Amino acid sequence: MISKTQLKNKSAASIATTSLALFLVAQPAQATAILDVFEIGTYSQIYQLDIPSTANYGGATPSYNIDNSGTLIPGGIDRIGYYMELQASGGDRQWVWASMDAFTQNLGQTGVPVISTGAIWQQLIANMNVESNVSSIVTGTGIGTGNIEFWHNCYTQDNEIGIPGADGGNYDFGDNNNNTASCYGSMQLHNYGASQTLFAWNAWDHSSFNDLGIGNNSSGHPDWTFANTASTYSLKSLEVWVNPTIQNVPEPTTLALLGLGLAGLGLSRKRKAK
Ligand SMILES: [Ca+2]
Ligand SMILES: [Ca+2]
Ligand SMILES: [Ca+2]
Repeated sequence: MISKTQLKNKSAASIATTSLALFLVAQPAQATAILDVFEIGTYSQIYQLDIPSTANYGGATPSYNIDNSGTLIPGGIDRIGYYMELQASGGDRQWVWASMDAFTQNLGQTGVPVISTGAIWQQLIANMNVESNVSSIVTGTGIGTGNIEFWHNCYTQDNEIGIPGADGGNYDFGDNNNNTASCYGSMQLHNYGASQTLFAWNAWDHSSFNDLGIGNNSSGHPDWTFANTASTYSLKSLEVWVNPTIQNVPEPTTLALLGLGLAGLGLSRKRKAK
């Protein structure tokens, strides 16, 4: 005979198998943050995008393969994480993950900052955790010297908000998005304390340039501006994840059943007391 516990385990196993199968079907053939990132366990995925070799979005929304930005997360989020994975034909697969204290609660403003999202993030970020398989990337937890340059604008080299150590004559981790038009575009994450760009994807608002890279660009501008490298990668993926502030919330049905059980107990005790 099969015991209740065995039955429960069996159905749990079959559910797990079904979920995995669905997951594998839904995901493109790539590693994904789930397999690479140690910290990912408590995070929920908001976006996955196969970065195109050429992009000139204007106000258009990128063709995300996964877009959960409409999901309501009760209690909000306390962290946001970005994962970029690149591989050139015949080259090594490179990936980098950086998470930080949430700089917004608007999930729709955590992805590619095309003009229609209203997202422009040019600021320091707090409490950054960095993981990577690229040896030059400075990894660690609680890094206090992160900053982001997420905008749809054209930009210049000068260090507009005074990021420590940035070069006013170079495109790097401190630039100026003074042009309000939707042009060129920057999606860059940096560790200014290490004088390091963690990843950069630029020119997704420009008709001819398409810049993409992990770490500092060793030739030309450190943040890959004008590098025009996107087409050199056969695999190029961007993922956005968030950490819900409230973890392990019981499912509503469990709560309701628990409530009914307690109410029933109270009622029977009252009856006995009479
Ligand atoms: Ca600069
Ligand atoms: Ca920059
Ligand atoms: Ca472009």
